Amino acid sequence: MEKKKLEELFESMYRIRRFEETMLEQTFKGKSMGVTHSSDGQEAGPVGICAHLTDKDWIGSTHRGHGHCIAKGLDTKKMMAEIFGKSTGQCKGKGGSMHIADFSKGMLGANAIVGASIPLAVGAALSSKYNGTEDDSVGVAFFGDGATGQGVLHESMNLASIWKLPVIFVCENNHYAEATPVEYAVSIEDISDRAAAYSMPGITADGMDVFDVYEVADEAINRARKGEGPTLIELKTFRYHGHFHADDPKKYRTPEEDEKWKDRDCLKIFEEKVISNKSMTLESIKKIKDLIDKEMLEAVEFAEKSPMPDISELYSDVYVKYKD
Ligand SMILES: Cc1ncc(C[n+]2csc(CCOP(=O)(O)OP(=O)(O)O)c2C)c(N)n1
Ligand SMILES: [Mg+2]
Repeated sequence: MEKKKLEELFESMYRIRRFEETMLEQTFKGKSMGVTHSSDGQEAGPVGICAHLTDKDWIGSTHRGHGHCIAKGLDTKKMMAEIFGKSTGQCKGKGGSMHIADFSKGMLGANAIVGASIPLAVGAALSSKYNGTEDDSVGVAFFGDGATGQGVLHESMNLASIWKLPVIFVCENNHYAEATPVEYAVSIEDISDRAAAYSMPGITADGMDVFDVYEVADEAINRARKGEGPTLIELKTFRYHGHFHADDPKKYRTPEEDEKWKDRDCLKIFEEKVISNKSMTLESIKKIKDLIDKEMLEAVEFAEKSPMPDISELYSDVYVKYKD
């Protein structure tokens, strides 16, 4: 992989990590409008997948959506302001953490309804197919292990398969849905095995290793662009914090389990690899970290200083205006 690409992958993962840490600090200070779900620990997934996408490709996201937004190129200042409920936010402060969307970047939205990203991405893939050869865009649905019990996943996978739609189903299996362990709620060990029922390829990747995710995504996205249909990718991963900011994971996870995953932290794995094979230096890594750390301070300052939406804005952008 060329140096520029390596730097981009690291920058994006580190940006997500620092955004989530900063966002949580701010939530605990009472700055966030509503609950927040941190995705730290899971950074390699969105980054390894979105590294293959352009602004013309569409993604659907979840309640744990900040990482998907950042990997798809959304602006961290506007994201932070959105979480603070400010008028300068990505959705003018009316969406909050769980409803950040940016159609100009192909980001269909974070989504509070478990499983709801899935038909949106399938719909985007259908429009790509409908547009014919001038459009080779793909749809990517991010969803959690908890969403695999939703009927809509199975309806969507079946439809995508029979219509050979350019869509990639990405299950971020972080081993818990709220406090429910995946073994309790899902009847198989590898969720990717579900793909066989819809005659599409299914593959499990190491969701803590961005290189593994990148490789698996490359193949699936190329297949989709070539008109060969959908793929199900399962990423085995782990969220470092609770389900949402006020949830204490110690109530249902052991310290040993947390340590086991943190030992395989995606930033650590990345740094060890690129330093040992001399494809990046410690200085270049530090340079990126310094840049992002500064970006986070600026994002908080921007959000802090921005005004709340004006009361006159209460009903704007809420209802669609019908044209005669
Ligand atoms: C349709 C629906 N059912 C239940 C909920 C409540 N809920 C929010 S997140 C969540 C767990 C989701 O787990 P998972 O899909 O594994 O995603 P993770 O939180 O692990 O990223 C549940 C049950 C919801 N938001 N929507
Ligand atoms: Mg989960």
